[in-house]
Amino acid sequence: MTKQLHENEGIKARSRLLRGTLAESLADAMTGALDAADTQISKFHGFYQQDDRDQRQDRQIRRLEPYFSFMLRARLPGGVCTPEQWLAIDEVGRALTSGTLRLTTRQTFQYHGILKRDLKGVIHGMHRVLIDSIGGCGDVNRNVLCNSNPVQSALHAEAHDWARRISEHLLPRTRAYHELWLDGERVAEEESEPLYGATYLPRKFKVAVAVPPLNDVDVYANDLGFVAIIEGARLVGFNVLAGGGMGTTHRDPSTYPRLAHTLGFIAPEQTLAVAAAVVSTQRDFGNREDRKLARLKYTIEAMGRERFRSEVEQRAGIEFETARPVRFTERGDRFGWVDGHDGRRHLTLFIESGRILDRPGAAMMTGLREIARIHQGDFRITPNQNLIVAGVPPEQAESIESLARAHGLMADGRSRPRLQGLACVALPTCPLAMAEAERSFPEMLAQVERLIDRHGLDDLDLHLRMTGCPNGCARPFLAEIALVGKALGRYNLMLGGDHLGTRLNRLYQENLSEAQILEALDGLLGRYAAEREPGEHFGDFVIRTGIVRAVIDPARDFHE
Ligand code: SRM
Ligand code: SF4
Repeated sequence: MTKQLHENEGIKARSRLLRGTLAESLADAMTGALDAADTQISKFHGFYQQDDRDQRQDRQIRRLEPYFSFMLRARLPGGVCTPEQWLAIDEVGRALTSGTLRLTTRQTFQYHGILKRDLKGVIHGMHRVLIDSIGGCGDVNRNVLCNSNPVQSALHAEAHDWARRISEHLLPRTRAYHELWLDGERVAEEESEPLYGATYLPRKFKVAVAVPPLNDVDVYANDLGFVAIIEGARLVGFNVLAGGGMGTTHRDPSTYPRLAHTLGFIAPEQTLAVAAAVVSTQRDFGNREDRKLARLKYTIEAMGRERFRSEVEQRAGIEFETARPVRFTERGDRFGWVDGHDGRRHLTLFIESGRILDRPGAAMMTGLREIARIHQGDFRITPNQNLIVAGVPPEQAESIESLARAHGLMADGRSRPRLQGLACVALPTCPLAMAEAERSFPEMLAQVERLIDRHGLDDLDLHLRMTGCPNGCARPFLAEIALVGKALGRYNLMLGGDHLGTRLNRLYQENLSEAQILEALDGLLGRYAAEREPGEHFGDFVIRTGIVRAVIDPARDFHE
């Protein structure tokens, strides 16, 4: 029996390389929405149609169409932007969006609440400073992550350059974006997509470049990972990893998170060929019938690791060498000032859940604008939703710090779990959210901090993450403790990820209310305080003591 392709495959095929009927949809002033098929195509241009879920019911009662608006996600490889770009991002955000900026877990920013009529203005505003949103979303390569810590600047610059080159190499070639948004001329000659083909990939695709010993990018959560191998102070190549991903569906064992596994070592000059070979293998072998099972992790499980590896070797015209030893010793961001090798200084600011806005007593958006006005280096969005003011000459450090301090941007005085915590956007904008995350995370953390205090664990260095559903946008399955939304006010409590993002966690207790979560954590933290071994992290403790079993082979045992 021939299987039926997913309807999105037809939409992509008919879209004339991502044009669809977007021009007509945008011109239709009768609705705030796009034509249904165009809502799929728009993602490749970086934006999602959403509606404010807080207003849904009320508008339904009043027989109004949902309050449609758009989320736009920029492409910003490695999260780097200049102060001039920051000022433009800020200006567009205040003029044409909900007025907040959201730093994401993939080192870029999102605008929310853009009305259809303002989309073009937003894209123009970003284009003015050479930022685009091509492939921000959609079935193509997404924003490429890169270690954002500029301590070893020379090496970081090289790694960042690779992230930028990979991003460029894997960009769609269609002129549709320029034509639709930037009033580019219609392309007369035949266009083609040499890498992607007319139906692009079966699903989204994600790449990260990691520079050990810091795994701030959570490299194992990516479809494709490049782990920099450094000898002396030189980048000699990369260990290539493939098949990582987080998304799963509650109680559906055919879906699971997976850690990327190692294919082998390559020389730097083989990087782009390998990236394209992995993408084209996924293009040709990925599942185009069931989007739930279409990520590279499932393609690899279906093909088998050996076959996948030799397919990539053949396509790239290379042979993987034996992977070099790699050791990660840290994850998360280094807050406060660090000194770079060139005498410049770098200040990591704390942006809770990546949300930048002017709050009473913490006018963060204003503060960052003021910093951008005087800053001579660049900004780096971290993969943990924070922001680094990078490359500050020592004589300017004091004025930058006092601006940061005056606008509630400094990390000091916060607990490690809060600084390292991640929460996804969830309600009210995310259509897939089953529960709150960003909005209830600060209070949940406050409760957890009380428990930490109660058990005398003020040195607790913990990775705690919360998401509104099991899609995994805050990479919850790599946390030592994760709360994964099931329904409003209800979460699955996951335990047993390690401190460095190299082990998945698993379900401990299901469908808990907030009070039940705190009760469970109270008991667990109490045991940890009494029984932990010296230097033992919480995630390792729950595995050693058998509170949960380690996930060994998620395709078979994640849901057990
Ligand atoms: Fe995500 C879908 C937000 C990082 C896995 N993600 C969504 C959407 C677009 C909902 C939708 O499809 O309509 C969310 C928009 C919410 C909103 O209102 O803004 C959304 N994802 C986010 C962000 C903003 C979370 C954040 O708090 O920072 C992150 C934006 C990243 C970026 O800049 O590109 C974000 N999403 C991730 C990550 C983490 C990562 O990539 O490191 C993951 C897990 C890794 C992975 O891909 O496996 C992730 N998002 C998903 C999935 C599940 C994919 C799957 O394989 O099953 C979905 C749902 C889907 O694709 O169908 C999803
Ligand atoms: Fe939305 Fe779920 Fe992603 Fe959170 S994890 S942003 S609720 S899709």
